[in-house]
Amino acid sequence: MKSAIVATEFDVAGRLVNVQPTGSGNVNDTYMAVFRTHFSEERFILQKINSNVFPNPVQVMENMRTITEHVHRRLEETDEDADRVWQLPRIIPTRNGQDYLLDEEGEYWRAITLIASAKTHDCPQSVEHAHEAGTVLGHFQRMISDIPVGTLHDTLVGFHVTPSYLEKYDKAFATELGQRRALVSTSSRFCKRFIERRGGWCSVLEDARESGELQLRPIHGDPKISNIMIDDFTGKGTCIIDLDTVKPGLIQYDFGDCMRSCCNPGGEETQDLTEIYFDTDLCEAIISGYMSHADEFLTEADRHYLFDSIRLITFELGIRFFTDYLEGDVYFKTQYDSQNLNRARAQFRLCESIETRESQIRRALDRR
Ligand code: GN1
Ligand code: MG
Repeated sequence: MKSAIVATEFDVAGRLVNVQPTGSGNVNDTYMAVFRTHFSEERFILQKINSNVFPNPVQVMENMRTITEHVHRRLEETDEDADRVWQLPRIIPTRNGQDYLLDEEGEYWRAITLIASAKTHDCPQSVEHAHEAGTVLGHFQRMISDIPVGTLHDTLVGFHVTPSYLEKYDKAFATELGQRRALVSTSSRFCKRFIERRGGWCSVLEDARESGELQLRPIHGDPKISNIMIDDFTGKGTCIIDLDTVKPGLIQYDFGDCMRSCCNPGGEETQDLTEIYFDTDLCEAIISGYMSHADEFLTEADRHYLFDSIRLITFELGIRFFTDYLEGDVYFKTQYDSQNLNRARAQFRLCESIETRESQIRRALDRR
């Protein structure tokens, strides 16, 4: 169904004047809608949830409701002492009071408020930016740390469980298309070898979870740099967006994902591999921001796995991109043919750089 028709189903005053695509997400379709009354204008974010990725969009919305209500309540309680205005989008209901709209084609849509006067970036802009990204993640994890984990649905079973991505890779590789794509180019053969050499180590976090050393907690699930908003006026982080993947998980998944995306000056999409490396100055800045909030809830065991999580989530995203390439680009959105292969290569290059800098990164983590 057309985004313009859907937009008018949500409870916003005035007349629709524009809807256009926005953001750089790889999964959902995101639009900005503009409504005008005779005296003002309201902008909001309209999204079609990708039901190929999220099998149960209703549960995604229930998690989003739980999280946003909880965080808004906590933010109000601590408002006076905060060193900045913390924000989090609110769900805009439909005119019938529902949290989502199910269209005639069976697609789920939702509307959320726009965090105005703030921006996201696809790559780190400065050491200060990295510090703010770490601060925002630590703050968000702290705000949700007292939600009983059992009240959140597991909306994406196996999300960030690296051994399950490895199994999926093996299956994709065994198909005719997978075989052809995996062996066709130097890049794909590099990716294949890269995965084979590290496969044995990839259960490091899941082993710790199974042994009880690490526990499931509420997590964001996707705290990459382009989901962290920086206030235009103060330059400080104000908000983390994209709450689809908030669910039970290991906080290491979040930490690793934030690190891999914020410490890579080249970003996820560059085809110039020389731009990609793990920047340890940015890493130190993130750690200092993150720890200013996370010190409160991290256990000794949590700390023990922080380095592994950086290396692992980078490796894992490489496997996920490469598997999608082998499957014929069915999960992540692409704009050109071998985009998922290039994305995989970029993450593996970053993973190598993380491995080379292991002792420096561990020292930075130990200093806290
Ligand atoms: C996807 O859709 P988006 O861009 O927020 C993916 C993340 C990846 C990210 C890499 C549900 O996030 O796990 O880290 O791409 N989300 C899902 O850019 O798979
Ligand atoms: Mg996301």
